[in-house]
Amino acid sequence: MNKSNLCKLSAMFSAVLLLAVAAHISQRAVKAAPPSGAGVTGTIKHGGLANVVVYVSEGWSGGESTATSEPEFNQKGCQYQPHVLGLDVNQHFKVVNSDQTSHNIHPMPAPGGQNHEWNKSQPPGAPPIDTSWPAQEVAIHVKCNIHPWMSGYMVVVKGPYGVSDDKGSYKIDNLPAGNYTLTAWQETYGTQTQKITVAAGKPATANFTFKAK
Ligand SMILES: [Cu+2]
Repeated sequence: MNKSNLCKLSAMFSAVLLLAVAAHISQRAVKAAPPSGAGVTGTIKHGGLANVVVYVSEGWSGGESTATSEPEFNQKGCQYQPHVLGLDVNQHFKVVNSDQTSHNIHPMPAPGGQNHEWNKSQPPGAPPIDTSWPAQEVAIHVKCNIHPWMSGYMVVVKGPYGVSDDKGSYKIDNLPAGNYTLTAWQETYGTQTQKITVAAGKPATANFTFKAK
């Protein structure tokens, strides 16, 4: 049985269980009652590798957080969308449940650091969880305590970053002229670094190639 069927099955099972409980309660109720919710662009080469986070690991002198958006980490079809979420230190994000089943999101930062492990249940229709990470960490593994196949990552960095799309393309906006070291992280292949020079008013290009292990 594939995962999405399992997901539907678990949603169905929850619904059936709920009905059974409701029926049971109503029966009891009946018995008991009386009768009356300027940057960098590049490509990750490996036949176009998605979900690679490229960030500035040396040379950045701006603020820790340059991101202005509040991205979503969605639980949809019993999978995390996006699979890898790039974030700045202290950048807020929302954990959303779009499924008709309950999820229990469980991010697992390395023990002993400033980022602390947590887990929270989100039943269908529950409000988004709005949160952020206080420290850089590449990367935080995320799992669901209800669906063991659900796996995702949060990559928390300082300064500008980009995440590759389905074609392997990424873009880092707002990187001023200067010399930098870029690091590209991928969940299976690890990290690669590259020095780049960004000239004023001219976007630089930095491609990375990950070889199969
Ligand atoms: Cu789940």
